[in-house]
Amino acid sequence: MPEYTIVYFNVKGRCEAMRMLMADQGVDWKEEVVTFDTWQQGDLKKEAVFGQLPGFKDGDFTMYQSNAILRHLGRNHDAYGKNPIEASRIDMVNDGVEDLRLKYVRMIYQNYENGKDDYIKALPAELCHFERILANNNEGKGFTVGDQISFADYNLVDLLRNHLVLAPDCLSGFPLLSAYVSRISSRPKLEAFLSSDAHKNRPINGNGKQ
Ligand code: GDS
Repeated sequence: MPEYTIVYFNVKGRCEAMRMLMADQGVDWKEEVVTFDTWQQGDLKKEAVFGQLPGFKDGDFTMYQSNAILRHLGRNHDAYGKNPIEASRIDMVNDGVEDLRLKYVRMIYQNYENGKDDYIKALPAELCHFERILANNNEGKGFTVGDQISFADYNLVDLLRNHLVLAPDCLSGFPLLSAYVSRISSRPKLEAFLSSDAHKNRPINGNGKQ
């Protein structure tokens, strides 16, 4: 069994998708929780390749950058497509998820009070891309790419679940996306993780906004 450790603040943030992947794939991992006080001391920041967390340890190998970590896990656990074309499609979907995550993170950390309402108004124009991606793959009955789950699905479902906290009705105009979030979230091992205190009690973001 791989020896995985997530090194991160006590938030869902950029790590919950990797936690969802590992839980769903039946893989154990450890958490090294970094407090903001420890981070302020600066030693961990100096160690981090780009001066930020999350870090991720796979045995003796330590890496950074959340999307690279997701890809690492996708490769290790057969969640990166069945062939190079599927892998490229999964990369494309994941880059789209990253684009939306960046907009979400900027609003949450930099413009929550003044920007939240406009952000929610603009959401349908973002979500329609993902609805179409689903419609074009097995009529939306499965995953974003191919016929097996990929790291991009965990990333998308995590981000959509965060958006359902921000704006509970945001998927009401998107029947395929709405069914997709419910379907993926009810995979038995994933559902067990999503129902756990570890998941439920961990704040979504580091500044208390959600
Ligand atoms: N590309 C990297 C990845 O994907 O792994 C981004 C990693 C990242 O942003 N890490 C943050 C971090 O280490 C924690 S995630 N911060 C400490 C530091 O920089 O010293 N990030 C932009 C992004 O996600 O792309 C952010 O906006 C993070 N916010 C999200 S938390 C500040 C505040 O509260 O305003 N003290 C910290 C805000 C912050 O880092």
